[in-house]
Amino acid sequence: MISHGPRRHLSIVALVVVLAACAPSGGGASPTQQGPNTIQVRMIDELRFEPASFTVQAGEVVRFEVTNAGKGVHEFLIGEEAAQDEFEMEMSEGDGMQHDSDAGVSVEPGQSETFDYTFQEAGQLLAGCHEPGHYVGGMVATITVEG
Ligand SMILES: [Cu+2]
Repeated sequence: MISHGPRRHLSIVALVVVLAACAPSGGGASPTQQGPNTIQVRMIDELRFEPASFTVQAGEVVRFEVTNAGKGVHEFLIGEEAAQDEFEMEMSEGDGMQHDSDAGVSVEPGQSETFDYTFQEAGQLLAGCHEPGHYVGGMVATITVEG
């Protein structure tokens, strides 16, 4: 009886140590420092992206998780203003949906698409939707690339 006391204490201490050791690494509940920086973007039929602006680092690979919360198709195409004008032109020439997929994604209603984009240099970029009337309607997000 005298010897049981200390042994029981010892096993409780051991159990606590095991639980504590498991907590931080278990279940993937800590996405920090795992893989590329992920930015979640929502598209809505009010011709907006949420958020409408974000900041990234030059040289950084960013994973975009783009969700279309609307009832129509939306796009998320990254490029400077001149590139956006080109996307817009392609669209009006009837080459819809034929954009270079490196620039982004086209997302069906209710769907999500994920893509990685590497921001090479500091500056200001845009992400636009080029479904007819959307870009001019204000469906454009601002991306600030910090050097
Ligand atoms: Cu759109």
